[in-house]
Amino acid sequence: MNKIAPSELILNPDGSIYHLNLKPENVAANIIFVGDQNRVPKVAKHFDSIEFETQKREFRTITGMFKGTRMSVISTGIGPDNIDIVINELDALFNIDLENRIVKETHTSLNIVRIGTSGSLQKDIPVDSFVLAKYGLGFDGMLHSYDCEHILEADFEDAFIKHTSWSPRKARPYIVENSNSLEQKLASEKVFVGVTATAGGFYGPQGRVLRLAIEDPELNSKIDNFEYNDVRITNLEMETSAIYGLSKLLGHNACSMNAIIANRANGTFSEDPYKPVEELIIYTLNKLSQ
Ligand code: R1P
Repeated sequence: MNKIAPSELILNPDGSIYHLNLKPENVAANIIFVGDQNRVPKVAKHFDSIEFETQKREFRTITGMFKGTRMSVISTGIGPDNIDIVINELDALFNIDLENRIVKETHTSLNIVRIGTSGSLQKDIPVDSFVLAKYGLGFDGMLHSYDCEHILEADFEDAFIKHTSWSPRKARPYIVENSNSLEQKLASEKVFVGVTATAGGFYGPQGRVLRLAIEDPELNSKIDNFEYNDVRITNLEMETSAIYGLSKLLGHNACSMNAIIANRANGTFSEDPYKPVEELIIYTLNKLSQ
């Protein structure tokens, strides 16, 4: 078996993995992703006990027990590029023998749940509500660096490209379905379900205009009136498609939950954005432990 070179799989002097600063024993197979590093203790304060804590750059981790299940909560920072780092390094911690630098023969599958914030694209999905992503729709192009065609929803993508007259100068949008097992646990009548779109930026890539003109000013309204097999695009944020794509390629389960703090269709913003996030943390932890 080929050894993975030190330039490709980078370890810190203490043997922890380069960006996450974690050793295999520091992280659980049930993992909550949050964007904001300050959201990590807001999740971990619900744990019954804490065994480990570290931070490097924006990647903060706390591992502990929640109602009998060992869990880690990790901040990913902002964007699909960070998700590339976090998921590859987490996978390496479980599925690569770091000492010998070889892929392990037995595969460990992780359960990854994002608890994020997002903007709704639909007038009837109000601020302070919750959205579960049945699919991730990536505008960021990150996944195309991998051999990924076999996990993509090509017909769905083609319909979206046609509907929006997507510019060929931008990366082809990619669509990946969630892990049904986690959706079953996390869905309820309290939660809107649809497609979560993921952009590789916050302003222009999400149709926000401050001082720069954007390539397609109509894109957000084309997105919000698109439907495919009765599924519509519910919200826009910056991580879900990358989480779904890399998790599926690496054999992990993933599901993304977002608290809606802005409604892009009617221009409203939550009066207290921390409240729906706290509620979504409690909702998600309780559903996962049932
Ligand atoms: C942008 O402000 C950030 O907030 C959203 C976006 O996806 C992006 O990461 O999610 P988080 O609150 O989880 O970071």
